[in-house]
Amino acid sequence: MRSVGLFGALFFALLAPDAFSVKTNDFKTCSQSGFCRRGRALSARAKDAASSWKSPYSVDASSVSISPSEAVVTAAVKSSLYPEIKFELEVRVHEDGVVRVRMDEKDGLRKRYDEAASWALVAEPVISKDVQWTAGKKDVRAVYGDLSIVVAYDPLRVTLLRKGREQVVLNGQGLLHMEHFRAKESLPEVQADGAGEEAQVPIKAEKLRAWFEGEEEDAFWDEKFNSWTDSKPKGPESLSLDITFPNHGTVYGIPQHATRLALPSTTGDDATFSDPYRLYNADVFEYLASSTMSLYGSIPVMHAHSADSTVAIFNAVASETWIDVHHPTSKSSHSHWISESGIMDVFILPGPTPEDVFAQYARLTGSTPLPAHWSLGYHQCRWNYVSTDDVRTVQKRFDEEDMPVDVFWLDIEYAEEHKYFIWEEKTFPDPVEMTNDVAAVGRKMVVIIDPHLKRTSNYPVYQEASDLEILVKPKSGEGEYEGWCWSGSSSWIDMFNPGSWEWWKSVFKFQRENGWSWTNSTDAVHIWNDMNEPSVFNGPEITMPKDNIHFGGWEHRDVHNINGMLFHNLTSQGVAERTTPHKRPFVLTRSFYAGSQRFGAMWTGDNLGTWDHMTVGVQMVLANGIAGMTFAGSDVGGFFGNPDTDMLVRWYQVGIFSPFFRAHAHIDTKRREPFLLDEPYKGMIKDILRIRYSMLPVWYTAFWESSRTGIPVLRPHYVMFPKDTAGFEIDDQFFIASSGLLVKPVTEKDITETTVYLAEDQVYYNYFTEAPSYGSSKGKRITVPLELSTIPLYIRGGSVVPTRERPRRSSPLMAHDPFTLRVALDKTGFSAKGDLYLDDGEGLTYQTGDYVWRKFVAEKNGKKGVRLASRNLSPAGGEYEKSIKDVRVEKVTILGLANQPKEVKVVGRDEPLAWTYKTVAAGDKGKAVGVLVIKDPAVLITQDWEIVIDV
Ligand code: MIG
Repeated sequence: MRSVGLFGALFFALLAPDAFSVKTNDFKTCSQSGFCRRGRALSARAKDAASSWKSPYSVDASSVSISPSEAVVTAAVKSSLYPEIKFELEVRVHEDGVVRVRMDEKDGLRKRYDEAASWALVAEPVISKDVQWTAGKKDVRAVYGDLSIVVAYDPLRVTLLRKGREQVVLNGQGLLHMEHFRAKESLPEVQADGAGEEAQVPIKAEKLRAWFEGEEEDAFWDEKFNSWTDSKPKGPESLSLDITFPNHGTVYGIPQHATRLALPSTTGDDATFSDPYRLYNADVFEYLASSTMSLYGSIPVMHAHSADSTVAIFNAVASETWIDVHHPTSKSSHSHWISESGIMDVFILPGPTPEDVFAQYARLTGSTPLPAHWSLGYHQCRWNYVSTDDVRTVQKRFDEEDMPVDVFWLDIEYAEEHKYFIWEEKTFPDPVEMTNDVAAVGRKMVVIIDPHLKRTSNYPVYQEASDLEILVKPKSGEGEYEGWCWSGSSSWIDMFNPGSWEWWKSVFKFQRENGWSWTNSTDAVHIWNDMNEPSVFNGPEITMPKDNIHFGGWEHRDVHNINGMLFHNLTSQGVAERTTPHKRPFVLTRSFYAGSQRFGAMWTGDNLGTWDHMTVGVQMVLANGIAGMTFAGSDVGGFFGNPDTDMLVRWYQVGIFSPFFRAHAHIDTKRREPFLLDEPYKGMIKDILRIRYSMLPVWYTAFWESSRTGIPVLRPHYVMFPKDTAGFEIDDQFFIASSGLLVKPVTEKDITETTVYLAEDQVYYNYFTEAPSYGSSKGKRITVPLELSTIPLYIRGGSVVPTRERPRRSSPLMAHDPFTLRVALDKTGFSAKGDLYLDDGEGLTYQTGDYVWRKFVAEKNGKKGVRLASRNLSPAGGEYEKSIKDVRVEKVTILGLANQPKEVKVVGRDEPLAWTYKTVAAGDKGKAVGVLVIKDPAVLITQDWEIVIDV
């Protein structure tokens, strides 16, 4: 604790847990949040009223206006509760069939926050010029392809249909309610006994209001929680909206929560949880392994799935949001979204396949760009490596044990008084030399940069921000908001202020023209953004007061869930642009929003060293992935606690199959770097690390694929087999992109067997033993006996898996290593295919074609033989391609070759190749397979070639 400082020590003393327990009292339940209470009360009244419930919102048919040049329709909307309040609806159909539905109050007393989508979107979506809206008496509709979008007038209801079947319905349950702005004292008076038409209206409206909104004004103007009061100067402005998915029985998404991938219900008879899923970015201490509570990031994206189609919605709202989920039947799903502020801005993604949904979402918010290759290696972190010598020793120990690692991380204690960027001189006197020592074998460092700036004039970063007046303001709108965090009294940069952007990016430069420069850093140092929810130790729910003021006068309440993304965004731009030419940045974030995938990786925060957390970590990574945030991982080992060796081994086995693979530990834990373990555990973890490294070609190719398609790197079952109803709930096994690799992590203590679900009539080969197992078109579970070292990893028949099998100390040292190809023939015994993508690993020239992309294809040759070809998919002649022109394939294994070959040859060469052939018995029941190993075929990775196997 030496370097934690007095404040840190106190903080730990206060939080020191007797047992693992989330401090639930620090966070609101729905019943402690005024607008959530109102939203749930509304849905309760609707439920009581049953079929007599009718939404008070309707479209004024005479106002419907269709754009002559684009697929845009606008209309005036009214609520019979408040006839004098105007709303405007706009519905657009994008070129790719996505529908965007926006509604706002018009000419209101104030303006609702309407910029959430603009932060999330990668570009302004292109509106269709072909799709035509047609206005009728009861609705206005557009029909295109299989799809139609219907806006019904009374009540207002928006329905997307495919082939006449309802897919997505907005306000189908009548829970739409946009609380209009009002002055505190001046609700229109009710004329109780007035005569004539004019007086009738308010009476009717008043009754309706009570019927729809309830009798009382619940927490309209201020709200207390624990010791805090939220002043709510704008009064009530919440938005309630029901989104139903008829004909879709399973919903996924809305990360981040520690829950199953297929979202359990929160209301109704089938409810698993009592509170709605909450999206309000929060630093939750020792979070629960199964809960709807908020966590660090929020992505308001929900997939709805059935064997017929997948659809999704992206509800672009940035304020605190609660979502009730309910499955009225096994074939339909209801969701009710209750947000504190903001306009309605909902994107309906029509699918119909999971791939389509991912493409549609990626066109809206972007995909994860290809990461630096080294960032897919192993990351060694802990709170804290306490000195430059500590880092050197850790590196030395890895090297002595021949354990690969790419990155050493420094947590907050490297920084003097938690003034990020500023090295603590006593312990880190030679940071550049330390970084160079690490970089000597191609390794990198990552250091933490948190968003709280210590309020002291001897901290240049704070002082510059203060001078520029770009810090978040308190509710008065004047001066600097001051809160408490690691650095004591702190302020936060207001990244919503464009005036902060160039400045923050420039702080990462090694030499600036004006101001302080980070001269004692190098371009081998990358960045970790923590605490960007933002976490404020003395704030309500450990974050900023909602009435704080951001650029443009918006309250923190309006923008809260986007805050973390902006810090991540500008940090990654700063890291990319600090060198010329720019290099791929690596920035890890804890907080995120829709679109954060464009800026780097995320991790699931402070998990616990328990088996439950290991399990839910896998589910969370899958859920984040389907919502775009695919470069994801959980702290290997668990952040809190001291895992026993069995758990640690299992956790590394989970970690090597996470897109982001980092071990991390709390400052109070015992050191647990893998070299510290006894045998056999040390050897096991070394082998596990080596598996990750050997599979880096698979991971890199997977990221390349994801960057182009938006399909997550880890694919859950429903994404792979969308028609297999038996697999919709499966979230404990997954595929790595389209590589054909199927992983079933073991996250239970002391189990001696597990099962793997094979969804199709296909052969799967055990990656390690090569034994075949056979699936069935009805779905089949195979049993796998387990030892601690067993990793259930399978290659799907029909795949070619490229690896590099020479153990090295770091991934850059593998750049010229030869390849191994595992060709897993499909059930026909003749075909397989697979991709390999390579480039220089950290530059940007790949964007202009400087990469190597091969396709390997196995096909039938003659009656019984097989031919394996390497084909080119990349522009030829790039610099990178030249740099690896001597790199060979050193081994080809053909799994599932039915007969022993007569001869194996490279086409165009006289000398036959050396090979061995054996038979491997089935892992479960079923027939044995033949395995051919071709040793050193001496073919080049950058060239076209064909190997012919004559049988
Ligand atoms: O209040 O920087 O989730 O990974 O080690 C705790 C110290 C602050 C929380 C992060 C964790 C990190 C820790 N941080």
